[in-house]
Amino acid sequence: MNPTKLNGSKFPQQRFCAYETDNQPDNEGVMSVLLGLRPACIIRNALAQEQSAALANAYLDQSAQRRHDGVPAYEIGLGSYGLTPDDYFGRVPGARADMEAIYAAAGVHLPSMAQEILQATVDPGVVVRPARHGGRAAMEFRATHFVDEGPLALKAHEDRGQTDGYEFGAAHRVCGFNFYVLTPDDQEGAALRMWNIVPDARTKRALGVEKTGYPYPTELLADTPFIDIRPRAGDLLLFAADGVHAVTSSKAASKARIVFQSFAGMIDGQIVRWT
Ligand SMILES: O=C(O)CCC(=O)C(=O)O
Ligand SMILES: [Fe+2]
Repeated sequence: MNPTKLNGSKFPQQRFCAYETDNQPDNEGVMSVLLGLRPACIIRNALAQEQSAALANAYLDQSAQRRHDGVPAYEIGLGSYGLTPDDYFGRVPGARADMEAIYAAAGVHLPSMAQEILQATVDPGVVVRPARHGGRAAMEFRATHFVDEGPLALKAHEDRGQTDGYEFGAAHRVCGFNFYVLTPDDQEGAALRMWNIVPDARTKRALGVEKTGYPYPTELLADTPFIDIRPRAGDLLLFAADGVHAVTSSKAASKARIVFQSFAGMIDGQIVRWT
C-alpha cells in the first residue's frame, strides 16, 4: 500500500534556506552542504556572462539526445541513472569526448574551473577527485536541456536512488553540483524546488523508488515545507540532491534551461564527483 506521507530526515527549519554568495568560493557554504548542515549554497556569477553564453551556444550546436530515463529533456554526456557501473564507466570515454568538444568550442574548460573552485574552497589538503571504478574515472559533467512540459519541468525526485552499486553510494550526502548557463527570464517559475525531506529507506521501498528515486507523487508533499531557488545563467549551485526536489515550470516565453550537471559527495574525508 502506498504511504500517505513521506518519512525521513529534515533540516532544522531555521537552517532550511540557501546560503548565497556572489562569485566567492565560500568554505562555510560549500562544506555545510557536503556535511548535510544546510540544503544549498548558491555561488552567483561563478561564470562570466560571456562564458555561460559560449557554453550554451556550444551545447546547442551539438545534436543532443532525448534522455533515456523518461525525463523530458535532451542531454549530451552521461548520467548513472539506470546503468550498471560497468555500463556507465564503459560509456564514459565516448561521452567525455562529446563534452570536451563543447568545452573546446566554447573556450571554457568547465571541468578545470570546477576543480579549481572546489579546491580553492575546501580546506587545504582535502582531495577532490572523480569517482572511480576499476581504474576508470567518472564523468565531470553532463549537459541537460530541460524541455518544460509542465506542471513540473522535472518531477519530484531524489538522486540517491541512482547510486546503488557505485562507489558514490557511500557518499555522506548526495549533492547536486550544477552550473547554469541558460535560464528562462522568469520571476516565478523555473525554480529548483526543494522540499524539507530526505526520505528514509522504508518510505522509498513502499513507493518502489529505492533504485530510481523518481518520481515522488506530489500529493505526498502537500504538507512538507519547501524553498524555491532560482539559479540564473552563470550561477553555480551545490544542493542536497538526496532530499526530494523538482524543477518548476516556467511562465516565460522562452523556457530553455541548460544546466551542466554533476554530483559531489564526501567519502572518507575526500570530495568525490560523478554524473
Ligand atoms: O536543474 C536543476 O536545477 C536540477 C536538476 C535535477 O535535480 C536533476 O537533474 O537531477
Ligand atoms: Fe535531481
